[in-house]
Order: sequence, then structure tokens, then C-alpha cells
Amino acid sequence: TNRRLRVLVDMDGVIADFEGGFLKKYRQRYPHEPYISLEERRGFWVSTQYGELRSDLCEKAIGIWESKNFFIELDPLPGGVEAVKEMSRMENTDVFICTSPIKHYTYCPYEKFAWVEKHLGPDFLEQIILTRDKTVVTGDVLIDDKPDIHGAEPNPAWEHVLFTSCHNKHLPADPAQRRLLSWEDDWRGLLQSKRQR
Ligand code: BVP
Repeated sequence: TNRRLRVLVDMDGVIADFEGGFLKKYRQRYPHEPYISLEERRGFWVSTQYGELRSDLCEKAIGIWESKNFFIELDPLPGGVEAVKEMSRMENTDVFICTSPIKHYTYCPYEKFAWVEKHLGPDFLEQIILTRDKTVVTGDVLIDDKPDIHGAEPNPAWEHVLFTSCHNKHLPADPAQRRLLSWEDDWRGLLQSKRQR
């Protein structure tokens, strides 16, 4: 058959360094407040863990990523941009950036498009899927650092492959969920395994 492979790649925590960018700007803005090092991060939601540290730190954390230039200034994670470009050049392969914007929409959606243009090139603007519900998007594989991805579709088309991040690396190994440890891991083998179906 000549079926094309559709790869969905998450942005924050997979190709863009949300955690590193957050911590840097939080410490700049609140140099005298406590913070959570990346080694100490647990759980997907940064705001939840800061709120547990001290209740007022939850909204201080939220204010960081709601600020202008937060998303556009995120650094690329090592190897991510190169991997996405390489897979998009592969035969019979369609790559989409599938990312959930925050609900404070003043800057985030615009800056996500600008980040993709800056790091992946203007042609990649065709490949962006902004959605708060990834389960309704079809694809063969979704590479995402969020351990639990739920939504309106109880049986999503994609296999979720968990991308390792500071917040999920301590979770017990789930035999039902494959992982990519980094962009140095065997993502080519993962794609190949999805083609042989
Ligand atoms: O836009 C990102 C950041 C935001 O949620 C979105 C996650 O998108 P995906 O990686 O799933 O595509 N975000 C928000 C909060 C707290 C909100 Br209150 C957070 O703690 N972490 C986080 O990533």
C-alpha cells in the first residue's frame, strides 16, 4: 500500500523548552521567592506544584507564561528542530506540530506560530494544529510529554509516545506506553515501527 505516515509532534516540553524558559523567567521576576528546580519537578502542571509550595505562587507561575514574549523566547530542546525537519523530509511522511495554547490567548497562539516560523521555517506554518483537545486529531503517532491525554474522543487514532521531561521521568514505567527518552533516542525506529502496520 502507499499509505502516508502522519506524525503529530507536541511543542512545549518536546521541541520547545517550556520548563527551562519558565524557571529562568520566574527566577528573574521573583529572585527572592522559593522555586522548584528542574530536578525537583513532579507532575505535568507547573502551577500545581508551585501552588503546593506556597498557595500564592500558583498565580505567580501562571503570570510568567501569560506574559508577552514567553512562548516566542523559548529555546529549542536539543535535537528537536533537527529531528522534525528530518522526519518531514522523509518519504510518505507528514509531520504536524500539535500543541495546546493556554486560554489566555493574547500572546500564546501568535507566538507559537512565530516560534515555528523562526525555528522550522515559514513552510512549516502549514503544519500547525492548535487545539485544546488532541484526541479529536487523527494521526499514527503523537509524541508528547504529557502522561495523560484525554478529550472528547475516547479512542484516539494515534499511539501516544511519551517524551521524557523533567516532570515525567520519575513515573513508573508503563508497559502500555512507549517512550522517547530524548531526540537522541530512536525516533526513526519508532516511525518505522508505525509504517509496518
Ligand atoms: O500551552 C502549554 C502550556 C500550558 O499548557 C499547554 C500545554 O500544552 P501541550 O504541551 O499539552 O500541548 N501549561 C499550563 C500550565 C498551567 C495552567 Br493553569 C502548566 O502548569 N503547564 C503548562 O504547560
